[in-house]
Amino acid sequence: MKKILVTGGCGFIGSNFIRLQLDAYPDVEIVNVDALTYAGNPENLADIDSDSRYRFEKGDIADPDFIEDLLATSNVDAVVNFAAESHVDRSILDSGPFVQTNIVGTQVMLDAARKVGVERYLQVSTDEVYGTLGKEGFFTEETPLAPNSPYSASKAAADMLVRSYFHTHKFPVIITRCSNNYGPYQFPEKLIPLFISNALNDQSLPVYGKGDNVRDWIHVMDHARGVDAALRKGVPGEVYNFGGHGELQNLELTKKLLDALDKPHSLIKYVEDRAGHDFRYAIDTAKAERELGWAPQVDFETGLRDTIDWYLGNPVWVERVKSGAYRDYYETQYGNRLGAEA
Ligand code: NAD
Ligand code: TDX
Repeated sequence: MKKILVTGGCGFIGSNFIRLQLDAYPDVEIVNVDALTYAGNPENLADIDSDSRYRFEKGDIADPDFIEDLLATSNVDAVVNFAAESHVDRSILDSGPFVQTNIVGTQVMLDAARKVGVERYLQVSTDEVYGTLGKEGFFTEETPLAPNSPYSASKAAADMLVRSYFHTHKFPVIITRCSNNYGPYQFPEKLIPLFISNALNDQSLPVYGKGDNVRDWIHVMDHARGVDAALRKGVPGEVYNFGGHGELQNLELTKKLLDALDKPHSLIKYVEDRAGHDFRYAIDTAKAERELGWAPQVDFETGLRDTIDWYLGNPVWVERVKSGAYRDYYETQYGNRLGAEA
């Protein structure tokens, strides 16, 4: 698999995935298509910009003319579709862009990739399509889809389209579903980078509800290695789940973060819960371990420390992504919850 079209490569996971490809495979070539929404930041790949194996194309995955033309002229072996609207809270405020990019965009990518006949089409999905767990149990690849947020509903709809192209058109698709990622280059709207950034500025950490919701945290490089393994070793038509064996209640995690930053627990502020807030996510990774030879390698304590160090070492990156439009979102999302402080 020599030439890969990656979508959403200027975002958090896509940029880490592209860096992994270029580091691990000397012969690989990457074409990165990204619309550069609020979450897309070319600075995430500034270090590889001059690598002759890398090419960036600005564009929208839901634009059929642009995508068809690009695929017809790029001669790629595989497509990896990371591009998405990815934040649950934004999908509660406005689901329109989620339907457009996550569903229509996936349909456009599938049709264009099928037209040129790529070897593999990999859809990057999420464990959130399975809905929520109670205190016990794990999601497996057999768990029925039961999405609860507009975000996860749009990702589940995309997964259904991808699945249908395998059954109807024998198109060689693979779907991966991963739990909550953390690590360098994550936009500070998601829990871990938002709370690191707020704590460093001595601002409140807005914990939704009682903070007893549980997420299974995985380091972004473990996810990137999983997508790579699925792309190269996965069987068409199959789904592979990835998780970090890193279950934590949000409140426990928040306290760990504050302790690591040497900041007081009094920065914790309990705010109005997220509407439809899924209680718990946890992944059974047996299939990926057995069939792809993949397992998460980064333990949470080490990964969190490295992530904190990365944010401490990159204050300019943080300030730049927090300027402009992100300020308006922060005010809309947290204005009522945190009052004047937001
Ligand atoms: P992100 O929000 O950081 O990045 C998304 C990228 O997609 C951005 O660069 C953005 O500019 C680009 N994009 C958005 N709409 C586009 C469009 N119409 N055309 C082209 N590019 C567009 O997201 P992320 O956290 O890196 O997530 C990447 C993928 O992984 C998503 O599909 C998400 O659903 C999935 N995922 C994320 C997590 C997580 O914890 N973050 C977990 C499991 C799965
Ligand atoms: O301010 C906050 N306060 C808070 O208590 C934020 C932003 C979040 N939370 C809670 C909600 C969740 O229980 O923290 C948990 C994690 O929240 P997010 O970082 O928003 O992630 P989540 O909603 O779990 O979804 C993430 O994991 C799956 C990604 O954003 C998705 O793209 C991915 O598919």
